[in-house]
Amino acid sequence: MPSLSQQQMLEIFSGLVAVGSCLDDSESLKTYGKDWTTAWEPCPALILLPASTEEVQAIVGAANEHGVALVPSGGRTGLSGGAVAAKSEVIVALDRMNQLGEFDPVDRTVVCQAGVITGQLQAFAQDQGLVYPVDFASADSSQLGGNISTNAGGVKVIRYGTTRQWVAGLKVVTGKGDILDLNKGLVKNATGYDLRHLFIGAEGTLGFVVEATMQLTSTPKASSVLVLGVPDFLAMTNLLDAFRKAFDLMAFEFFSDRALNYVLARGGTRPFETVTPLYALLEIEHVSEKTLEEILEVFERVKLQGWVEEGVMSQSQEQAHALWQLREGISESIASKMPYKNDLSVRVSKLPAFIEELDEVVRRSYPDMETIWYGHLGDGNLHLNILKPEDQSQEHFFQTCNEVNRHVFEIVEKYGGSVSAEHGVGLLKKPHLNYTRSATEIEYMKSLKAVFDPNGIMNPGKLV
Ligand code: 2HG
Ligand code: ZN
Repeated sequence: MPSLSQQQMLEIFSGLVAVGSCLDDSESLKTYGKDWTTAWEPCPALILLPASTEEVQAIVGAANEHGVALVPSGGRTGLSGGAVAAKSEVIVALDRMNQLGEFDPVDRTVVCQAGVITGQLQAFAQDQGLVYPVDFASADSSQLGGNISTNAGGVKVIRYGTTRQWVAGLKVVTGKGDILDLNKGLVKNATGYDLRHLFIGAEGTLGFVVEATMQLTSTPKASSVLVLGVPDFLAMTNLLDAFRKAFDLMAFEFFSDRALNYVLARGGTRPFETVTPLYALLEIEHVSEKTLEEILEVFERVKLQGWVEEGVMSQSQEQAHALWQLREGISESIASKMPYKNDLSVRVSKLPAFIEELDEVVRRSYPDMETIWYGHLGDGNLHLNILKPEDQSQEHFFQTCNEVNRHVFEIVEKYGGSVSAEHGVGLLKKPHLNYTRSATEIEYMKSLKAVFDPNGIMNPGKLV
């Protein structure tokens, strides 16, 4: 793409948004130029804050005319560099398109602009006596447009699926500049290619998500949260199997004692005195009066098997929240250690064999580094974080991890898994996409991109 000076960019774009909605001060460039990753120095040219679909369309038109790369920006809570602007791109941040629109109590849908915060939608649903069930630790700052563009998962996927499942309609501005109103909230629609689903998880490479009609659902009954101390991974997968057979689980998460210690260093209390290498966190809905009794029955059974050493069950909402904090606080508690992040998945049936091989490689490859295991075991999704030793430069550390990860990804490939279960490909996983997608598949993905974004202005360098 031809390189334009910042002055030229200002002349082209600043008039397309309201006064005060085009930023070029160094503080804003730094803030908007990155997500939660640390590997790339932000270096955007400008930040635009459009207030309407038409303004987004005008920006896309000008970008095509002048060959300018655009980076869509939401809450920037991503962990794969999908929203990083390091090459003088123009950032289009959807912060000002943050309104909730029409709520339909019959369909139980609500129209949301892309900049609506996840927590805002959750609170709105609650006010209607309903629930928006996709949830994760960054719900207070992540935006729906970003959630949709990465098909965000979170901690309740085992029950409610990923963001994809909750998008009933989607309005987008394609990289070509067309506005498409996709699926329009329909439950059934057998009229060919569902373009809505192409934009979900596209990481802003096909165009901008500007509005979504989100599906809400019934509030679940009361639930209990359990934290169980588990001796090893085999016991953990046996436990998952035992509880999945007995209950329609709302969550089955896991974390290591090392992860727990990082959370506790910032506050909170141990779930119980016994220290075990791993812990499982389960949430179980009380579907009948017998549920509590049934939970205790299964607990006794798995304890007899030796799969659990000790356990605790929440007795109040506050306790449930405190137990969840032990899991949800992990990512933040290790952030200062500049972790190298893995976000792997395999089918749940393959977890035991997959983890055994993976654990072996990790032990062998990182004898001197701290490795932190946690994740959404019930979805087959493992977050393996490697912490940077203090005396190593970030560059050297990343290089080492990238080399080791070839072996990690070979195992992922062998088990038909994914190199990114929920964080997205972005810049971080792009070099490793081939372990999950075949060369032919990637060619088809590139061809699709060319249809929606023929000049390659949308988030170039990411995903494909
Ligand atoms: C989580 O499950 C998030 O806590 C973050 O997906 C995981 O930081 C990570 O690796
Ligand atoms: Zn996660």
